[in-house]
Order: sequence, then structure tokens, then C-alpha cells
Amino acid sequence: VSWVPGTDPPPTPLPSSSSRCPTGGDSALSQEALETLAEEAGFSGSEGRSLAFTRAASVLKALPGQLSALEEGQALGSGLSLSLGQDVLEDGVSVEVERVKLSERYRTMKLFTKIFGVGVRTASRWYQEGIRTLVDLQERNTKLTRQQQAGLQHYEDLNTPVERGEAESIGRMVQEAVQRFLPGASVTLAGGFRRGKPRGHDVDLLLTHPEAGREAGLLSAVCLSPHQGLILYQHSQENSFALHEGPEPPGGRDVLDRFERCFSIFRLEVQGRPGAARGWKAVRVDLVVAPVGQFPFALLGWTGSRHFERELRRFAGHERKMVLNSHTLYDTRLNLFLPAASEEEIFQHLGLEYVPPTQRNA
Ligand code: 8DG
Ligand code: MN
Ligand code: MN
Repeated sequence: VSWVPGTDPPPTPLPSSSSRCPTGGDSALSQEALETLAEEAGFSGSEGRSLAFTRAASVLKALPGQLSALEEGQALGSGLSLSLGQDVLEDGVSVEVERVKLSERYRTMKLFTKIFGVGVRTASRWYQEGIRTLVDLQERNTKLTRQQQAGLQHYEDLNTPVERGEAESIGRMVQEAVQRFLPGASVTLAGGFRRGKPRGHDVDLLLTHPEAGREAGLLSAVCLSPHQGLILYQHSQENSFALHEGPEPPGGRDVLDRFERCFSIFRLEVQGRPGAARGWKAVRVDLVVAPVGQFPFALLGWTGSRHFERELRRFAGHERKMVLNSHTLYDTRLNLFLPAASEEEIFQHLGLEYVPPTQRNA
């Protein structure tokens, strides 16, 4: 079975009344427009609508070349029409997207949620309190967590894309530190860079050791050791995954798994940075440690994209009655865990053709 997430045909045919493009006559429907609408829906707490727009955006990305408005509409399906609402359908999507982009709430929410450690809830509360700018935040002595303080302090750097070369340097730095504490341990670049993206918002590194158990505690050694001032901020979390608790992944915001991990900000030396007064840059780094037996699952999970993972897990559940997460794959019909020594084996268990990382960008 060959499967690309987000390209399933729409579950219901378009209603005949909208045999034209569901997005208005002017059809300035772009992936970017849909992503803006997804973001705005997320800011308003409408997760369902947000997901509908995200799905539509990735369907659009997967469609070949230029399509007629009708073909486009059919591919995107009626879920999108419902999410857009009748008034938007009549006025056209581009009008709605412009309205969103200009609205004070959207702009402020975007500004605040780009602070490391600030989610929709906090941003929304600040907006309601009348805070509008980063200067407001500082001047009003708003209560900030340690993470948010670091986020505010390094706001510009952390919102400047990380280049592949920078990610690779950080990978080497961590590799060196890891070798010192635990020879034989390995460091793998995951996230968007593994999917071949030239730049990203952070560096995702996955650590393991070929002998199960040896990896335990590795991260605190790397993150907590006085690391020549290389780490500007970090918060760590111990491994809390136990197989006997069953296959259900944990809940909680921004935590999709229970590996030992460290969310950090590194200080990366950079040479000849144009326009920069200093020779370094703050870079967000996620470090995760997986026992070797769970490594392929962790690698699959931490390679993303988020949308790909969501669709793959949905496929596993709906089509195969299996629970897939970053630790294991569990078959609920056979009542057993399906072990895997590579990502390829996970796809085999799911009855899917292997999807290489560069094709997981949807
Ligand atoms: P970017 O950084 O370039 O923006 O893109 P990315 O690399 O695809 O996004 P990411 O936010 O760094 O996430 C990479 C993958 O990590 C994503 O598919 C989700 C996955 N991931 C887990 N567990 C957890 C977790 O507990 N927290 C977070 N933030 N991400 C997790 O598998
Ligand atoms: Mn990333
Ligand atoms: Mn990350």
C-alpha cells in the first residue's frame, strides 16, 4: 500500500450547490493563506477548524501543478467549505485572509506565541489584559516563567531561522560532549533537518547507546554539566515511560512522549554574521534520549512533520487498530507490542510502503 498523508480523498463529495471552487470566485487559495487561517483558528481555540485548514493546506501542497478551481475544490472537500463559513465563501478567501492578517488580535497573538514558552492561553490572557508589545510586557512587570524570560531575552535570535550548517555544528558539539560522558553513544539529527529542510526553528537531536540501559542519565550529564557557558537555558525531564503501564501515550501540553529530554537554548559561536555586533547566536535545541529498543519509534516520532505524525498515527489506529507513539507500536487485536529495529520495520508492521524522511514534509 502506498500512502501519503493528507491525500486521502474527501470523505463526502462536494454539495452540488458549490460545484464552483469552495473558496470564492477569486480563488487566491494558497497554502500560505490556509496556514494563516489555521493559525488564526488555533489562536481562537478552535482546534477542529485549525486542523481542517492544516489538512487542506497539506492537500494543496501534495496536488500536482496548476488545477482548475473546480478540481481544487473537489480535492479539498466539503470539510473546508464548512470551516470557512458562508460569508467567506461569498467574499472570497483572500479577503478573509487579509482581514485576519490586519486584525490587532491576530498580530498580537502571533507576536506573543513566538516567545519560547508562551502558548495560546498565555498570549490570549495577556491580550485580554491589554498588553500589545514586548516592551509592554517588560514595562508592566508581567509575571514570566524562567523559560519565558529566556524566550524574551533571546527573542530575535530565536525567531531567526537556524541554518543547516548551524544545526550540524550543534550536532557535533553535542556529539563531543556525549562521547566524553558515554563513549559509544550516538547523536542523530532529527526534526525538519532530517526531512531535508535547509532551515528550521530549532535543532532536534536524538541520543541513544547500543547497549540498553547505558543511556540512562546521559542527558543530565550533557545538559547540567557546567558546559563552558554554551547552554544559556535548559529544563530537563527524566524518563517516565514504563512498558507495563500499557500503550497509551501521556497527555499534557507540548509533551508527546516520556523520554528523558532537555529543552534548551545553546550559545552558538558564529563567524562573520552580517550586521551582528556579537559573534554568537542563541539557538533552540531539543535533546531527547531513547533506549535503543525504542530508538526507531523515537526517530520516526521526532522526525515529523507534526502533520505527518498525526496522520500516520491516525492511520495506525483507524486502519490497523494499532497504537503508534514515539516509544512503541501496539497491536490491540493481538494484544502485543510489535518490536522494530528500524523505521522500515515500523512501516512494514503498518502494512505501508516505506516513506523516506524527505517525503514526510506534508
Ligand atoms: P522546525 O523545528 O524546523 O520548525 O520543524 P520540525 O523540526 O518539524 O518541528 P519540531 O517542533 O522541532 O518537532 C519535531 C518533531 O518532534 C515533531 O514531529 C513532533 C516531535 N515530538 C515528539 N515528542 C515531542 C514532544 O514531547 N515535544 C515536542 N515539542 N515535539 C515532540 O515526538
Ligand atoms: Mn525542529
Ligand atoms: Mn523541536
